[in-house]
Amino acid sequence: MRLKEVDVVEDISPEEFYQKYVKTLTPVKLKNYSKEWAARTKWTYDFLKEKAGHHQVKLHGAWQDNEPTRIEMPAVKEVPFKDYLDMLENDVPSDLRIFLFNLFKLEPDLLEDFDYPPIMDGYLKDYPYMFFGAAGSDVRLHYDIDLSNVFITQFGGTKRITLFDQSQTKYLYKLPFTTHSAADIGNADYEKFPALKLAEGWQTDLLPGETLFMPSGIWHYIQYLDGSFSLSLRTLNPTRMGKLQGAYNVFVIRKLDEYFNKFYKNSWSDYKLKKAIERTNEIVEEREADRLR
Ligand SMILES: O=C(O)CCC(=O)C(=O)O
Ligand SMILES: [Fe+2]
Repeated sequence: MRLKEVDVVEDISPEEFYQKYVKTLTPVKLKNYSKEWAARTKWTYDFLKEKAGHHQVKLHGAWQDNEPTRIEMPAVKEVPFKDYLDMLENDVPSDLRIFLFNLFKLEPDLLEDFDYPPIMDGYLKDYPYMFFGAAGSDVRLHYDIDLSNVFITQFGGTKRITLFDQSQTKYLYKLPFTTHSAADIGNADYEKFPALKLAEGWQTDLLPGETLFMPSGIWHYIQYLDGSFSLSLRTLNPTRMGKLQGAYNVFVIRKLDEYFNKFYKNSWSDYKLKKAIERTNEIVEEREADRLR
């Protein structure tokens, strides 16, 4: 894998941001996206424990322990939010995560602590999601099925994020009927997944207060170096084609995958994994053949 650093900007006009990053589907780190937010200093572990610590939350374990072609992750336990936040704050190593958490449904006051910076239009304001992860946990390589753009703002610790654009899909062992890779790139098995070596992307360590812009369709793999959490705000894909493709993925492709999972069970999983490996390795073999020709 060849990974370069992500651009970093302090302030940028919506026009320049659109031309340089949205249109070209290029990730960028924004230093000042959350500058005006009360959340930036207010959302400490102590504050969250005080405010929301009494809620029961469902925790999810290592994705590697799940069947490799299964995308839904069953919860492994339910605990008071306070206990989980204690783990994160103390960097207790664990696989436990909470994802796509709409904490604002439980504690609507928290919505007052941030706004939707006007760097872009089309925010999906009904879906401000939070993601929490313990030190050492990771999020498998995927791109977001609805093809929205994501502004992910970091709190409490550091996350290492590895990104690839869609031109690299051919090297990434995409499981058919999903937007996920079959490979664990944090612990890459190059014997089984040799094409990964050819992939070119970006890597960045996201620190508290920083925001990463992840453009529509970008592949992301996330490692929680410490216990930490993020707020992710989304905007709709600006093109009509993108919106249609996103809706098609959510309402057709995902449904088909769920249906085949139920109906064919393991043979569907086996088929997907086999296809992912065959399709991607073919590319490596073709390249090798070209080289020898
Ligand atoms: O930070 C995480 O845990 C996952 C974030 C993610 O995948 C997203 O915002 O799309
Ligand atoms: Fe994602």
